[in-house]
Amino acid sequence: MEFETLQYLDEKGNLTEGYTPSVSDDVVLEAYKKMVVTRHVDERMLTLQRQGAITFSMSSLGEECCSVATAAALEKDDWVYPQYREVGVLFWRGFLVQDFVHQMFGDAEDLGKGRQMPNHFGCRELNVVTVSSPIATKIPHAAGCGYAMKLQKESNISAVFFGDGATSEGDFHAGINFAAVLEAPTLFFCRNNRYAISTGLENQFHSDGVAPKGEGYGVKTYKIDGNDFFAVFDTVREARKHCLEKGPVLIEAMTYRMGAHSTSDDPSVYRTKEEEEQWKDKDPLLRLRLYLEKQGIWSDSDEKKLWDEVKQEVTEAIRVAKETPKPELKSLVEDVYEEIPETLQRQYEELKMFFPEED
Ligand SMILES: Cc1ncc(C[n+]2csc(CCOP(=O)(O)OP(=O)(O)O)c2C)c(N)n1
Repeated sequence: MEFETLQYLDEKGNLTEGYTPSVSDDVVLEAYKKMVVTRHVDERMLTLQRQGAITFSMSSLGEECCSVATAAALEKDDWVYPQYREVGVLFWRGFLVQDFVHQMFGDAEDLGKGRQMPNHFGCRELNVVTVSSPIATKIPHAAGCGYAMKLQKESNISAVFFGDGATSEGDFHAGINFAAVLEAPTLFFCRNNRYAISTGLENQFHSDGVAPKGEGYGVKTYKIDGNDFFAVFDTVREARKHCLEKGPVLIEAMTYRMGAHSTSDDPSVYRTKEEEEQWKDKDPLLRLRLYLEKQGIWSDSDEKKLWDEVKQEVTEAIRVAKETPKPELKSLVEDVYEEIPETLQRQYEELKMFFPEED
């Protein structure tokens, strides 16, 4: 079974003949700005990790369109379950760069109180569930969330993001089958970025990617160019409608992980420079920028101004995070039980001996 890849925006920033965007230029421009924020924040976090200021970092370099265009097409109160390359969803929904940087530092102002690894963001107010490290665990959760909303006759959907590698986990199969059988309003969004750390697609599946698996479970399936804002936006809009009327949708968005898997990875040992070069022209930011320029609503000076503003905002956020204290030691044993159990209290007392400055 093979699928055509839907594309509306080519590498030169031209739209397919006869295609008219379903979305206003203002929305496209806003999405472009959020993609730039996402890219720059990621770049700065990689540098900070190399400087030893933070312990770890992952980026969505080259995949920003998947998260930002999807967020733009969803309703703001739809529930989102990210993997870890979807901070663009948060930025679209108004999350502050400062809050993201606090999370990366795991400091006292981090919404997660420093209990998670960097890049494990989430925000209850924005209906974005916190990332968890075990791959694919969020897929059944999202299916359950969708089904719960269906039972409660709500008019929202749940959307879960995952990589190509995640589809080899049992949780993917359990989650999508559950949603299919119960017609849960859940959008399964696979960022097929061609790698799961060092495992390339040829070692991941024997099928034509992920799309045939959706068909196999009886789920409406699309295969799209994930670096094309218009293909992602229109497909997610259509998928959202389908979710509410008929049940789940799987989108396989073809993209490329332009950076390393994480700061603990070195892709030069498993892929070539030539391959990386080939994907540079398909960069989703470049394509959208060319489009905006061709519409006459963006220029070199707008571009420079935007980057200057974003750089300043991120620099300031880093300065603040560097001056923010670590969470209190006591917070390690709080929030799980109404009263701290004796065993945890004992461990806390023991730990305190190593931090005499903490009371
Ligand atoms: C259950 C589980 N197995 C292995 C890992 C280690 N691990 C972290 S990320 C990753 C690759 C995931 O690849 P993919 O789903 O394609 O997403 P991508 O990183 O490419 O965005 C692996 C194997 C993990 N976190 N959880």
